[in-house]
Amino acid sequence: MPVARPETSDSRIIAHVDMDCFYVQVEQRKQPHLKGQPTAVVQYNSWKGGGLIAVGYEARKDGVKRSMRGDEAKKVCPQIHLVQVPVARGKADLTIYRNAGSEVVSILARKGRCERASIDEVYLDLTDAAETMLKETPLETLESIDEEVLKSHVLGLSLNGNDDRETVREWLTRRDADHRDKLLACGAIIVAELRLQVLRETEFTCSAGVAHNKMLAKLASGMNKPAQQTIVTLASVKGLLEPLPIKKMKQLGGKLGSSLQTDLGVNTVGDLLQFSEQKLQDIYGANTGTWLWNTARGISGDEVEGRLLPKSHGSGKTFPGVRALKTLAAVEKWLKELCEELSERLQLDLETNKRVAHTLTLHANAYKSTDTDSLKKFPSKSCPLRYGAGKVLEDSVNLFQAALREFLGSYTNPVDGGWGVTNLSVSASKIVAAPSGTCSITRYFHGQDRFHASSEQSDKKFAPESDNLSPSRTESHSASHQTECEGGQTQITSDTFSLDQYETACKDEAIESCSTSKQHEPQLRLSEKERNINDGKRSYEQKRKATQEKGTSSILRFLQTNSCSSSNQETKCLPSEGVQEALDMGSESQNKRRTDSWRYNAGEIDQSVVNELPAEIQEEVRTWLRPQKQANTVKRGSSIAHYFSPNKNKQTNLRKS
Ligand code: TTP
Repeated sequence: MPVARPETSDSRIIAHVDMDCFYVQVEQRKQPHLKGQPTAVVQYNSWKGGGLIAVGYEARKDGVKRSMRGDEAKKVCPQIHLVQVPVARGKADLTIYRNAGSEVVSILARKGRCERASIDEVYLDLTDAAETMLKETPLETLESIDEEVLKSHVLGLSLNGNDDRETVREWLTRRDADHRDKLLACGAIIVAELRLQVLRETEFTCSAGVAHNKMLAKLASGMNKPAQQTIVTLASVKGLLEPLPIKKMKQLGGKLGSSLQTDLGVNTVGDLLQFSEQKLQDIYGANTGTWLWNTARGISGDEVEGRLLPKSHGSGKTFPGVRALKTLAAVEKWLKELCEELSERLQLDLETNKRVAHTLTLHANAYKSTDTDSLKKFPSKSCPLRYGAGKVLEDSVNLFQAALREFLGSYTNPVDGGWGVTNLSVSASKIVAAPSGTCSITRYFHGQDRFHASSEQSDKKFAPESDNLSPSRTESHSASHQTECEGGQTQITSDTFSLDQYETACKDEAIESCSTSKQHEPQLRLSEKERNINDGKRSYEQKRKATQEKGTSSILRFLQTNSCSSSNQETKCLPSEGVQEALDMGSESQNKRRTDSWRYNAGEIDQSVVNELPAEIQEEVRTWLRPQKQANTVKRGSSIAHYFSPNKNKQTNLRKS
């Protein structure tokens, strides 16, 4: 649902930068002989020459379109070079494009707040940079202005066709210009310079829109492509928006846009101007009504989020026509590929950016063979994300089964036959910074020989993680897992995931760099099942007793004794975030793969145990313990703070008494 945010200021300078025919440029840089040649990138599926996903501008001149397949493109443009998307695990591997996008982002981020919006799009907030420039260099005093700036398209500026660059120069350097236009002029100079830097350092061209908000900047960036920039002055906004088809506006391509068309007869943004804010609120509610009213006037308060990294990671594949997956085994086989890829990227994100994801979501498109309800969508399902390819796979399979049951309207576990899956994807979202302190804790445990030496016994508690699906997964396990997934932490969406959406999601995925190493997979259990809390507490009591018996001479021993047996699914452990992550990452050095999670509870930690740690570790552990003193305002199971909360300890004590 769109959110109506009031414009914070109409003096902001926002740019939207969009790479030109991005995948083609990446391929042309890789194979320089393709530069200047008509080129397109085709999907992995080679049917009829493969579907085109990116078309170079030379090929576009010859009439090649993205909607074509390779064979058709060859007919239209016989000299076209078709380059296939790299393939890994039997599916498209977008790593080189993501990495190329990261190169560009790192350059664009030099001048202001930068938001990576997709694999090849970036928003920049250049307000501060523009204001500084204006203060330091009054525009009317500028002696030389780069050609790239003079090539800008200034919306609303009438050109006489004789010397457009001179007209633009005059506009840029007007002494009597409105302050906001002067800032826009500075924005145009900054963006042109950034685009030149991108070209010099990466060989890629890009186009840009410069405006007072994100919505207008985005609309403008695509208006003059390739390798050009467009400036939206305040005076030009009405003229820009009025003729635009309503369905082309962001967030209006779906049901809301259709409703405007059918219910209100609104086909262009101009049509929407006739409706008062009150009227739109009456029909669509206060928030959406205001958002529509604002949108029609080019008002948008959306801020550029300072984010250079992707919001989520996803891995998916389509199975069109006869390729549809019709058995659980086939689905599991592909989920294994997808989950491995997702896991590698999560692992890389953790190592490179120190970020952890919290939610795993499974999306699919499916049909029923005997379809009486062909429009029923395959539900998307989510659950807390557990790190490790095997765990991601296990959870994904369970999510798929839960979704398939719901899709088929069945209460029993689904069987083969009667259904087919045409699209499958897994994604990881709610990505946040890993808790601070993790690094030095990790370093500490890396150096702990005694941890290694004394771990023989406790290592037995860690069954080696299998990347294969467990054939012995029991009905009760599946069922209970689904209960969890359908509980408070599960989001069930009714979105069907189309090919386009998948591709957009792929575009939205982005990652800094890629490595294929997956030998050390930290087994982070970021949250756990409430249904296990009682068992966990019982288990905790036993472990605590054992610890007391042995004494509390080492936090390592303490924590080891709190590990749970993975062989017993019924006694799963309490959730444990910060320390568990630290420990799990610490265990990387052992090059051992562990399936189970550490169980950890602040209340269990004896001060004398903490005192045994080196000074810097003590400080970090105490930082973790501090939340015990805070009120329990955090949703159960959502954060480490919950497990440190006094209420929780109180409950434990009550239960004990
Ligand atoms: P776009 O920015 O939509 O297009 P483009 O960069 O190829 O061309 P333009 O100059 O018109 O902006 O997409 C960026 C890349 O994302 C594109 O090069 C290929 C990929 N992509 C897909 O894989 N599938 C899709 O459906 C679309 C639209 C893009």
